[in-house]
Amino acid sequence: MIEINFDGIVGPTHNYAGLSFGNLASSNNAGAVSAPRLAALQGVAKMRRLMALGLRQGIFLPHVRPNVSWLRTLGFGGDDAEVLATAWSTDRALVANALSASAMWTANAGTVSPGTDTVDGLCHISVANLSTMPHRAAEAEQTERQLRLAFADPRVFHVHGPVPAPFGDEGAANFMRVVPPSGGRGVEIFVYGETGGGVFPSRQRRTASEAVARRHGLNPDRTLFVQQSEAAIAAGAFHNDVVAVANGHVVFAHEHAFADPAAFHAALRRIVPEVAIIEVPADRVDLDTAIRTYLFNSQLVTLPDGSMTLVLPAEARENAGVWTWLTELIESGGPIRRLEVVDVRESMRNGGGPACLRLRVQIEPDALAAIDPRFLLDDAACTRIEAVVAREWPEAIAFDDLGDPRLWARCHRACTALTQALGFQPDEI
Ligand code: SUG
Repeated sequence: MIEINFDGIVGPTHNYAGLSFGNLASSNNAGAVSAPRLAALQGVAKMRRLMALGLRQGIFLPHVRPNVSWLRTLGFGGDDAEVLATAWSTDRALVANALSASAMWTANAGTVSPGTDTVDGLCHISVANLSTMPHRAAEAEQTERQLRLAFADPRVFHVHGPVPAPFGDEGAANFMRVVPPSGGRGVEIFVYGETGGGVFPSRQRRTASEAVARRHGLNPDRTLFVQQSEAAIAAGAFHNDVVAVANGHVVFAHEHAFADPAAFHAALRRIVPEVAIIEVPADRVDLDTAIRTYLFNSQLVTLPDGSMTLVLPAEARENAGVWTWLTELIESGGPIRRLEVVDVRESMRNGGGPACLRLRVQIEPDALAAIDPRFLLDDAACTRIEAVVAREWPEAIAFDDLGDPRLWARCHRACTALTQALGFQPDEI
């Protein structure tokens, strides 16, 4: 099996509107001035870095923004400019929702079960409904269109639409997969929240996870449903991937990530006895620090030589306690051999680290040809993206700019330019 990381290209409307209650970075940076051009270039630089490590990389396109059709469903009429202007004068938050670039965080695009784990041998993908937050719920439609385009070959893929609201499903951000060192079938782990301790909403419901597992035809003996700890959600871990990540036979998690870690570890060990669980104790890195630095929102990847590397955000490098712990981890001679630090600060300020920006898809190497090649990245495509971003993406967006008709027109044009540069027809996306 090979793994491809599909990163969301950061859209031209990237801004800090503070839309995600429970996501501390989003709330704390509300009203700050964003840098969309820099944000998109940081994203491409991360992709280039992973490709330089020998990994395969894919992309998803920014969703078309402003999302005028969404505002029309809320009763605003007239031509597009009129819809936006009336919405802005009625309720600015609605326009902020319609301009969100949140589709960049493709760990929330869907949940992927590779063919090794499913009853029919197909790679199943369920679009996430993201029903908890209005700006994210609006993503499902365009996400589904892109997933159906990228993974259209029915001999390899089965794409499912979203689970119905109100069963909140936020995709692979609440999903981990553990595989024995010998490879083969995986254990699929769905992490859900019961409550956020009365502080914040819990965005992934168990009902939704169970539906996804059923639809994907997973073997119940190799599927676990694990509750996220209330303390983690209350501390700002609005998705499990803020406090845990897995790759191969390794689970890397905070001590307080799960409601009952001992039961989870025991259940996992029964299925994969060789699993390596690396738990970071709270007395070395407390939950607040873990969430602030996004230590766990790293990409844990297997390099072509079989060794594992942790791709961390720069914020984790800058915290002495976190870095000391990581240095000891590398020196301990365990399965994680290397640390790579990437700068995705613009995304981080909205609560999206390196792992949020990518959706992992695992397939047999000969199935690579089944993916629409326009979604696969090489150096030339990176250069094309960078050129469009440098030319079309705004340099800065302040909250009040969200009401500026020139920004609406510019961002719409920028989305179209990128779509064309990557070989898509406007009506395909
Ligand atoms: O859903 N932030 C996203 C961040 C998603 C991170 N993804 C994972 N953890 N996998 C969210 O909360 C902020 C948008 C704003 O405030 O304008 C936002 O949507």
